[in-house]
Amino acid sequence: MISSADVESYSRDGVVVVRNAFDHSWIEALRQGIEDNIARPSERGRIWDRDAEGRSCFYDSQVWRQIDAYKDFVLNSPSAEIAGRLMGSASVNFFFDAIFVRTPGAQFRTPWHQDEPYWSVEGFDTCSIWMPLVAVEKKSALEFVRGSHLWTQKFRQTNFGALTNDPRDQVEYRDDGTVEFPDIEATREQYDIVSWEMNPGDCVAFNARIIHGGSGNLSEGRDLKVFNTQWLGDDVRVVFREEGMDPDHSAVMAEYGLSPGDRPGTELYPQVWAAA
Ligand SMILES: O=C(O)CCC(=O)C(=O)O
Repeated sequence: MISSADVESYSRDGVVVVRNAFDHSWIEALRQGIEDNIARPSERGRIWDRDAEGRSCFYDSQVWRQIDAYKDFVLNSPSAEIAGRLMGSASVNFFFDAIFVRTPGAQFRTPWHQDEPYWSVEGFDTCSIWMPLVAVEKKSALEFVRGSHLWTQKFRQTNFGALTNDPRDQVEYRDDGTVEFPDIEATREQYDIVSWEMNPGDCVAFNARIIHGGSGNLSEGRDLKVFNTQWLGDDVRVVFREEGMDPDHSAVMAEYGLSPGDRPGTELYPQVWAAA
């Protein structure tokens, strides 16, 4: 399913689209899982955005141990192998699931950001698999600044807490040698931005250091349901950040005996795939 050209693109660009990676049965099961999830959000579930017309973006994460369809997908779908082969890692641990559901016509776009600075882990060998469960137009799909996973500057990220006003989301980047985040949206022509029209079964796989954002901007009557899984490869280790983490795994990691510098493991972050 993963060609050597895919591996090369992933390493060079930090992102690759994989077509027809998942059978329809996975899509159906996850669609049902998302309905169950919206009906019974976890304590981390929240509305990220709601506009004057009531169109909204729902978000939840780390729900895989509560929803059977999610758990089955995490443990038994081709995702872990896709991530492992793209990263060229000897083994792959699951990190967490994230669910983004936009109602028809929602315009809200996720601000440009990188993922790794928010996470309770660090390392180069990461892979997020962003998987729409409905057809998505190119203008509504997640966008990426190609190759930005290799940039060496440490950027001050958006505080997503300012969007949600939720105390759990606050990540306060200080002026501590980090570089101001570029205004990608205002100067789009200066960047090599890529996105793809996608169908259910397709996914984009991306490195947690790549600058990405967007999705949303939906045409009238079009909704967007995304199941996103994050995978950790060989060089990733636990880290707790003074500026905060989102989603913050530090308490639960400590509860399971994980300390900074450890390889993520335990039943929370199971190893799902290993190279033969
Ligand atoms: O789907 C979205 O709007 C955001 C996805 C994203 O930024 C992420 O998973 O890191």
